[in-house]
Parts: sequence; C-alpha cells; structure tokens
Amino acid sequence: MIRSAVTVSLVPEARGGPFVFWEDLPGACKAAKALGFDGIEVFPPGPDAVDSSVLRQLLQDNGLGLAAVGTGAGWVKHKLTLTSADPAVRKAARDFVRSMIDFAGSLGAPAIIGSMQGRHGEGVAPETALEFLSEGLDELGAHAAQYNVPLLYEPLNRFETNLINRVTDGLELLATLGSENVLLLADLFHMNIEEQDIAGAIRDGGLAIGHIHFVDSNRRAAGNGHIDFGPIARALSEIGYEGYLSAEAMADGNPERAASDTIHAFRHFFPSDIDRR
Ligand code: LER
Ligand code: MN
Repeated sequence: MIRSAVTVSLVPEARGGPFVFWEDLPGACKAAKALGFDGIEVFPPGPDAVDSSVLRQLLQDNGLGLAAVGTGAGWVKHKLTLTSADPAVRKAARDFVRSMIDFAGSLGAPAIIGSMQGRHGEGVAPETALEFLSEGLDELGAHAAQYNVPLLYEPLNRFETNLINRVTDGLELLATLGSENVLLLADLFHMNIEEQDIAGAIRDGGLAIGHIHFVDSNRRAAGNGHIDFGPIARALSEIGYEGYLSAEAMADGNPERAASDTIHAFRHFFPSDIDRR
C-alpha cells in the first residue's frame, strides 16, 4: 500500500524552501491528521532539536507514521557535505548524518541524504567526489541497518548537485556500494528537470526506489503544475512500490492549501491505496 505524507520544516534558515508546514510540529500533526495523511516527513535542525519521545507521542496521538527525516540542516546550517575537499568537514558531515540516523531510526524512520551529498569542484575531482560519496553512503547505510530502515539517497537536479542527477545514475552509484541498505529517493521535481520520461525512470529504478517526493513540475503541490501523474501512478503500481509519497512542495504562504491540494491529488491518482485502508 502506498501511503501519503507531508513535510514539516523546523529549520528557520530553510525559509522559502520546499516544505509544506513550518516550525509548529504539534500544529502540523493536527493538520495532517485532519486532512487524512498517513504520515509526516520532518526536517529538523539537528538530532537533538526534537525529543524523540515527544515526537513518538505526537505521532501516536494523531495516528501518523514518520515517513522520513531530512538531514539537509547539516548543509543549510553548518555547510557540511559528504564530498568536501576538507577531511574534517567530511567527517563532521558523516557524524551529523549518523546522529540523524540514530534519531530517525529510533522512531523507525529512514534518514535522507539530499543536499548533504555536496558537489565536485573546488579542489575535488569528479571521480574523487563520487568515491567520497560512496564511502559515506556505505558507512551510513550500514549504520542505518541496525534500525531495520534503509538510508535514502536522493539524486538532485543539476542546479543543486553535479554528482548524480538521474535515477539510472543513482542505480550505478548503488551498484558500487558494499552496503545493500541504501535506496533511492525519487523526487518528482528533480526528475521533471532531469529525466526523459519520469514514469520510465521509476520503472528503471524498480524496488531500489525507497521513497518519493510527491510534488509538481514547479515545486508546488501536486496538481498545480504540468506533471502528468497518471503514468507515474501506473509505474509505481507496476514496480510494486509500497512506500510513502511525501509532499515536499512550496507552500507559498498557505500550508493548508498545499496540503489539501496534495491529498486531493493523492486520492485522485492512488484510489486503490485509499480503498485498501
Ligand atoms: C533538495 O532540493 C531536496 O529535494 C531535498 O529533498 C534534499 O534534502
Ligand atoms: Mn526532495
């Protein structure tokens, strides 16, 4: 069964970024429950920003799952990346992500490596950056395994990374890893820029896809841009996708509207996943 989720950012420095709810975690949980979402995806400033027992209780009280935890604050707040030229920065980046995996894993959720992957250049050759990335993903994927959750690696569009932009390149990267515990996060916004055929790329990804950022072409809530979600829904059904579709979208100052547009699109394109409840 495919489940719906909506993002909540707790990072003031990320203001203007693609998150639906902002700062008020209890309020976001209440709104997500009222609209009928299955879960939330949280973007916290760090591993200690939210008490995990408080979050567990909030999730339980609202009948929500924790879909995933973003680690991008390591970049936004501390300028850490797994591919920095500076070994001390690479180490601090791995330490940061490891602690986020511990936070998310203790709640049964995977952590996401998106902007923490960094980019090549500034003294780091392309092959070297990919080696640094593989080393980081291997170590962190193995760390996540103790919680029985994968580590999610997200290809980003060319304006955000020059490392891996497409699903098939992501598959090649996963093939270089010793850990089998790293899965791909397919973000429809990035895919709309980089893939020739979004549904085809999802079929190529198959069960290596562990999470989806469900969003439209212009990074607004699904239904507000020009992505054709019908073929995407069919491709997800064909590959037997059973994870979350998580709304990582710009709210344009109206989180309730972005969330309600998302859940309407979800119900429209994934009716059998609603019926099976
Ligand atoms: C960044 O563009 C993105 O899509 C996030 O999910 C990365 O953390
Ligand atoms: Mn994303």
